[in-house]
Amino acid sequence: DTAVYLRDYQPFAHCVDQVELTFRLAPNSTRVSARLHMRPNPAREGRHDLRLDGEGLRLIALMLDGRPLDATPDDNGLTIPAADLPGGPFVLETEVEIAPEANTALEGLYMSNGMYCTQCEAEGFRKITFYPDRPDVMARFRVRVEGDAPVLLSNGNPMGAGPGWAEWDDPWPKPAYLFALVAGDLRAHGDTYTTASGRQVALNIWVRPGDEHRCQWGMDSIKRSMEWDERVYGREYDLDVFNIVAVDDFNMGAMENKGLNIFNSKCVLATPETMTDDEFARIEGIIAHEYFHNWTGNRITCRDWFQLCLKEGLTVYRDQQFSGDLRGHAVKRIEDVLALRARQFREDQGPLAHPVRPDSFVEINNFYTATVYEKGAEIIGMLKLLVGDDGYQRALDLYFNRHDGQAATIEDWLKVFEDATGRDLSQFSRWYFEAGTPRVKVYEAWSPGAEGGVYTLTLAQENPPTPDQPTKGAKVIPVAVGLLNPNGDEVVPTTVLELTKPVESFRFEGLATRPVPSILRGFSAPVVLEHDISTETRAFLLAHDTDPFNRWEAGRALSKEVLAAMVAQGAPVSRHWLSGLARLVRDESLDPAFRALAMRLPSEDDMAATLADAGHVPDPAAIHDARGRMSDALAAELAPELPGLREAMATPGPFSAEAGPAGRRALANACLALQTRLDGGTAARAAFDAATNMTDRLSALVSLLTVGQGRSQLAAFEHDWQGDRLVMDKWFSVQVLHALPDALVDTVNRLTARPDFTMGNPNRFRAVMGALSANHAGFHHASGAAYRLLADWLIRLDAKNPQTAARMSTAFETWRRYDAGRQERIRAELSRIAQTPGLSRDLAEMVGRMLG
Ligand code: HT7
Ligand code: ZN
Repeated sequence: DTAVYLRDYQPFAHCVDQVELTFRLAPNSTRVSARLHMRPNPAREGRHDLRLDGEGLRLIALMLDGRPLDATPDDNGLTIPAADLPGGPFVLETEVEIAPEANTALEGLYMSNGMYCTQCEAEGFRKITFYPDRPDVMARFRVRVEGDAPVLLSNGNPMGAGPGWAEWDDPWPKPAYLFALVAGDLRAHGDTYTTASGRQVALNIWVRPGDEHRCQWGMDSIKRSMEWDERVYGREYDLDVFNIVAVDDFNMGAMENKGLNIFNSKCVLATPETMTDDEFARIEGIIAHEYFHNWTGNRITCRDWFQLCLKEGLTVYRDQQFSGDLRGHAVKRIEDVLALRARQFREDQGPLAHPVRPDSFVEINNFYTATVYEKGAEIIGMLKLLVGDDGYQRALDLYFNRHDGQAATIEDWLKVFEDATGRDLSQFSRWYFEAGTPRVKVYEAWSPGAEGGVYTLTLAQENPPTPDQPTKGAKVIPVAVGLLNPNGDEVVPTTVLELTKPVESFRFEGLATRPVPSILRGFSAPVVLEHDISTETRAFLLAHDTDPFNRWEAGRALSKEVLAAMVAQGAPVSRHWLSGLARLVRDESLDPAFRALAMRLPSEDDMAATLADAGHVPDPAAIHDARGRMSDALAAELAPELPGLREAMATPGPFSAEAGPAGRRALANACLALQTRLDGGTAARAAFDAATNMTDRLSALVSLLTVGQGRSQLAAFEHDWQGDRLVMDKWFSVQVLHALPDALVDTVNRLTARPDFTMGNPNRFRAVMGALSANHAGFHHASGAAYRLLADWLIRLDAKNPQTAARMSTAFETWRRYDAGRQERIRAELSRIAQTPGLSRDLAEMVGRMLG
């Protein structure tokens, strides 16, 4: 058994007080010297061997207290027997050699476009030097970097620099996963920020020469994040400099290394010509997320990797609050719930389901999941609802006071809430320890009376089995409810009901008429709500609900019902749905961004999940066709208004990526997509030519591709942007995403044969292979050809970059939804991957879990 178990946790037997690192950089032979000032950990009695992690390191020298020591590393590290260690403090010195240029896994120290950079979370530091690579070992780091690059960066404050060298000191003890080093020919976009207590902080975004003009939005986002964290959480920045570096080859979005955040260039560089509105918003959110980690993750870190949600769930929750404050809470909540359902519900309802705090893993990189991040954030939202805004603030203040400088656990986190609010959270804690999406069934009863009627809402919860967790207890589920009268007036404002038992009833008295309930307002808990209501009632809520989330949700549920009936029974497009949605789209009192979201039909994957959930076997081709017919019908319904609406949504003047203008563009482009279904592409071609920003240009292109056109626009796009990796990723992606199901495999083969397709760059790989699996009807083509193609590429990528290959294998996680033929084909591909000689631990764990 190669798994690691939470129950086996023990504190490390030694403490590291200070680390001194020297790097002599060379692409194929970088020398890393480390001096570790250590002592026995008083929390562990007796004398213990010293075990240091280390992978792929060539040991050159080893000294203890200045004397050479003889020890031979194994594949995973180095052990120094207790007998060789003094009973008190000691200094251990190592020198190793590594080859950053040969590092294609992008973990540890590697090279990207001639630039050195690091990625140490979760267990990458062990590829740099021998060290106790675990988050509960926190030490001060002093780093000297020597190399011929003009810019040499590391964590903390700069201590001096000269030609070919620089020194950095980080005064805050940190775990090794927050270590970072960057060296290369970089240019800074600089600014300053003065904190609430008057500390002057130098801000820099470091980029490749030529990218300096793409940093303004990122810089504004840093300053907004700093100001927000001071104002809302009372958290100030704590170093003299805050550096961000943009790197092209990066496994994920960004990394919160202390004082030196490293970003995938896709997640920080933006100009109106190169990035869409959604990307601008995403960049702002990711910059905030990484910045917020400075307190929730860095100052207070995780005791072990099982506690990952301690920093990730909280930091996602904080970035969602931030974006809601800046861009509007209603739209932000809808977007977050869309993402939660698309990724986390999908995960929680399949073979990869795991608790937000898992209790075992084989490869920790496989647990940076939607469950840990997004469900982890939902749990915090529920906690806040249960204890109230004041209780939340008291708990967070206590958390920062009590645990600053520590490596904490979920138990510590819950204890803080208990101590600050007096609430017993033992039942609530099941949200952390039990996997699966609870289902809540709703029953209504109404009894009229002379002094007002009584309305009774009965809620019944069910917690379905998940891998390794066949039975579970009832959860504490906050269900926010409001009641409307038949005129659409709110007669009971939002009230949070606490469902704690398997079945519970809640009474509302003194009502003049039978109310219409609006349940789970704001999506107050990450559950599946089962409420049998008529199409008329849904249409009523779509027209009248005073809770914007539930208003959108009513439309969404209606769309799914209509689409399901079209797919399963060949029903025609419902008039109710058409007129209800059209009314909302026309309603000028509503935020354009909200109207645009309401126009977005459920995705094909979402429909497949919905049908499977209702006991049907989803037919991907039928879903694709029905969804197309639904769009056609909406286009026909709104036809006379589309040009006028687009015009009304124009955003004259200089480009702004703020929520207001972005929402107007979203609505205008949603209208353009419909118009394109009616006019043979005339409007979209004109819009493509007239576009002055990437949002409008890409929307026009996608509108054309969706109806099987856009060849010449694709060529023009390529001509304009062929030298730009980030923009060309979009060009690759849209062609795959919008290929007709029969043409998908050929499209991918054509694109991967191009010289500018490379597996070495995760963004480019994801642009094509991520789109391959996101093209639902094409990926699930009955031939199974797309399954085979993806499996081939995952096997190839795994040999170079296991982490990204493993993440992308989740394309297969829904395989049990489909018919026997498709299941058999996917199972065959998963087995083929599993049997590949030399398969990584990362991908082996994922396919093993998917096969069950
Ligand atoms: N804490 C980071 C998670 C992470 C990561 C980032 C980049 C490359 C590899 C990585 N492995 C884990 C990012 C975050 O949640 O903020
Ligand atoms: Zn994070």
